[in-house]
Amino acid sequence: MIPVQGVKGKRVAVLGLGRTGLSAARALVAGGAEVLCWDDGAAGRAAADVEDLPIEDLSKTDWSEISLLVVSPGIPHLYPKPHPIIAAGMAAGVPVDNDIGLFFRSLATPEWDRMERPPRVVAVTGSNGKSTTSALIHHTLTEAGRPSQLAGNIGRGVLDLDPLGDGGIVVLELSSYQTELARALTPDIAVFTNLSPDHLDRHGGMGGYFAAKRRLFAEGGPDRAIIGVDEPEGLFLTNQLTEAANDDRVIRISNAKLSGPGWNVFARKGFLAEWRKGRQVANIDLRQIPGLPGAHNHQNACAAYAVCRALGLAPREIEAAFARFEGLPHRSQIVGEKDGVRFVNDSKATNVDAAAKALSAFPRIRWICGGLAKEGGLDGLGAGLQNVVKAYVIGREAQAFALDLGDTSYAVCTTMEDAVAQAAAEAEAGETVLLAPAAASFDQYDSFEKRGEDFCLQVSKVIA
Ligand code: UMA
Repeated sequence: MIPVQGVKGKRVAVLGLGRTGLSAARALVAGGAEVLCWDDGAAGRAAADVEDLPIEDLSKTDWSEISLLVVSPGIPHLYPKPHPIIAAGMAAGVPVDNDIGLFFRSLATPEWDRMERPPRVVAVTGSNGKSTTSALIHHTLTEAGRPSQLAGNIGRGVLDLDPLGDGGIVVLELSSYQTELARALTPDIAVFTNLSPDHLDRHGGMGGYFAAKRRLFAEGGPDRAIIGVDEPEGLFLTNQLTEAANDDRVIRISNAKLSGPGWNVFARKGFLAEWRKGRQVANIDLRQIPGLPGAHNHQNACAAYAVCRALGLAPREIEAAFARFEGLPHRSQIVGEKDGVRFVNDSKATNVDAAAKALSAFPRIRWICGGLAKEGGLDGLGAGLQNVVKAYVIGREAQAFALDLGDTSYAVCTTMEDAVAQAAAEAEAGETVLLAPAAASFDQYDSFEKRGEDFCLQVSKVIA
């Protein structure tokens, strides 16, 4: 745990008692704060009670006694409208922060001055690929014998990390919810994978969404920025952070060939290439790595490679570690095969862009899609849809979702059980049954993980 600094003797309110809230409350107590915890749900309050954390209904609290309000990422602080407790705290002039802000202001300790190699923090953001990129960086550093820890949006609260020792590295996956609110954001290396519409209701549109992610790169921020330049936003950000074309504080990454005198890492036709100062430094064949199928994963590999190079790893060391990367559950995860039909779980494809990337990774797809649709419908699916033999639509609004599929042949299945059974019965050798919903899971499941687990369960029945 990282005890929170600068809160000794202060009263700190904590709103939301899921993974973030509980870990923040423990770290605040360890830092000497008096915490007052609240969650709108009984389960959250019960979880805090088990740990003897004091519960107080913050809608009735006296804000004049409170120094800080710490909130969880899933609770809106601005759009679509601020949670009433956050609004009351702000109106009373109480600073609002989150666990990420507390982490950055509490990480460094006096011992750091005596270390040979100061600890480093790598932060990864972007719309898609940030979990795989973060996990791949952590995996590669670990294989190379570097002491690395992984946390953030990937599932471990940042304040649950162990304090960093000599040469220690923390790899953080950060969502836009987390970067928007944190009052301190000072990674040594920051990564921006890509940008496509997501969570627009929480950010008041695309501009607000980009602004939330950009905060990680505030002027005077990271020593090294690694930026996907395939969208205008990434290109703009690169331009803002560089003084000239050969300024290698920014490493550009792309799924197209990059040229120029700067530091570039790109993937083309399954090969990763690193160029620096106009010269090729390395070349890696990504095509046979089971944990990194498809062009979208090759972009993730470029970002992870760039981070590891910035941390001083050699190209061959990185290549060897990549070859042993098995991928993450619910992201292009091969979960079974029968009679030449592959079953792939990409439940994490919760938006259209992620689903489009999954669809372009495999030929001849039986596509399981649907759920809680995101703003903008299926417009962005693009060429990936050409690989779909037939769609099998799940979700409470499956019929309405299917209307957006245009000329693609489809069946309205509603449940995962029906979708997997029908897709498996109709699939032919060489085809892939792919769950890549292009929608959130909350109409039928608690999370994308639960949806992916259900897919795996149904697949295990049909391939048994
Ligand atoms: N709550 C309230 N009032 C509300 C809303 C929620 O009290 O109006 C309470 C709930 O009752 C619950 C708690 O808040 O007890 C949940 O808080 P939370 O939704 O912020 O979830 P955590 O368990 O703290 O998990 C969060 C991230 N969740 C979200 O951003 C929604 C996790 O990312 C992250 O792994 C974890 O912190 C540790 O950092 C998940 C996620 O879905 C994977 N992220 C989104 C995504 O990837 O698209 C951004």
